[in-house]
Amino acid sequence: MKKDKKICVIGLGYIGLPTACYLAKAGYKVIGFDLNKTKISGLKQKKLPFQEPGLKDLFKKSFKNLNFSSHIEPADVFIISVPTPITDRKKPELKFVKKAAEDINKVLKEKDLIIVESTIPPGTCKKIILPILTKEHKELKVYLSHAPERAIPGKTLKEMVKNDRIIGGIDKKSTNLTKEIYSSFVKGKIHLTDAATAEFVKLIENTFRDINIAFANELVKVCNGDGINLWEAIKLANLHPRVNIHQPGPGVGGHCISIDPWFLIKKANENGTQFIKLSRKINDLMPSYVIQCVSKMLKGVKKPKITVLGVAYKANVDDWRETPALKIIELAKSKGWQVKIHDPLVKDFPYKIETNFKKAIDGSDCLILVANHDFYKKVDPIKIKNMRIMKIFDTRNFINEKKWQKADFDVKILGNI
Ligand code: SAJ
Repeated sequence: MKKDKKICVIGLGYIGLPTACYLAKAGYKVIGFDLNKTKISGLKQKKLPFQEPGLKDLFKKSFKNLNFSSHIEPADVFIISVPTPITDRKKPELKFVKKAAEDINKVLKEKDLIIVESTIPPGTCKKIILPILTKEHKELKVYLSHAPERAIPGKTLKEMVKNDRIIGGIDKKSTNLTKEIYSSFVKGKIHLTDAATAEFVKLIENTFRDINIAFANELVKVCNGDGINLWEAIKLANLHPRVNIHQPGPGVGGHCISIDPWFLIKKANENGTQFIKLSRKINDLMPSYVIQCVSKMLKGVKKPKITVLGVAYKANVDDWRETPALKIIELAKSKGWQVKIHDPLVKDFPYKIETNFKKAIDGSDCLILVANHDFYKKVDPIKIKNMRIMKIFDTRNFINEKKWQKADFDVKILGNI
């Protein structure tokens, strides 16, 4: 495929926008399409809709070949990079992917290539997307493949280039054409397969993580009260050449790992297996376990006041999608506790965030560290003088326990009690 071909990237989010930039930088004429008009007009004025290390610089370097539009336009290649969340009933929500396919259908021409980056259940390319694309013109020959993204927020740009990629087309030609496009910026190996297998690979990668985190979270309860240092135990167990236990924590957040396993659960249910679902449940129950632990710490305290430190779903990101912090806050409120929230990065959260740390902990009886932002490593506990009772519950084994104890804090660490 020559670089004079026009590529349209649909959905300019955490993956779509950097993908559009990389392809433009590689020399393709790229049009970024998003239904959000505010986002499009911002991008046209060179304003980025979110932060990601290195994106500003990449954006500048790609600008020459990059245009934005809130209307679908004809192109030779379409990359679908829209969200695939789950419904309230935990079913894959494919309406955004379907809408993207409907939009492409309006401008589709012979031999166009459509690449789906969004996470989708196995069989979606062939059984759902292809019929929508070719609706009313079934005779049209088009190419279609799945190229699931694998980059981790916070390191998206680096990982998009260096990670190996999986590409699976509905036929060989689709697979090979897609490989050509991604070879323009991917330095990792590109592995080729069929569409359904590629769809499955993405899901089992994230489900692997979820199940393994669930195992670590299960261990929290298994070792409770036995005087075991779980974090130390995991570190030691991982010295075994074939063991890789994940880290326990307050629960699993983010737009992928807490969602993707549900794409497999329906099929697993049909076959009578419960393993994946059980792991989801274990991880989803962690916020209430955290509250149980904090309740014990606050026994006898009248009208407890707590401060949640870090509401992002993980360290050093401003993303709070599916964050366990939200459940922790809601459970604490439902117990009648007064809750203050601090996060140095997150904005537009459903509850008020106090950005001033001193104010956030003022009069508090217990701090609950949920997101292990670097910011909290820099907090000097000796200087904390304005709490009512000096207690901290660390869900990440992140703070320096001895330092906080020296400052007269009652320190409890998830997994070590
Ligand atoms: N977490 C733990 N214990 C661990 C690891 C993570 O409790 O040992 C928690 C985190 O705190 C967070 C959640 O799990 O709440 C997920 O965090 P993460 O850093 O593991 O993953 P994401 O969601 O930020 O990014 C993932 C990545 N997938 C894998 O590592 C398999 C990324 O490569 C994917 O591209 C991305 O999801 C995606 O789009 O699917």
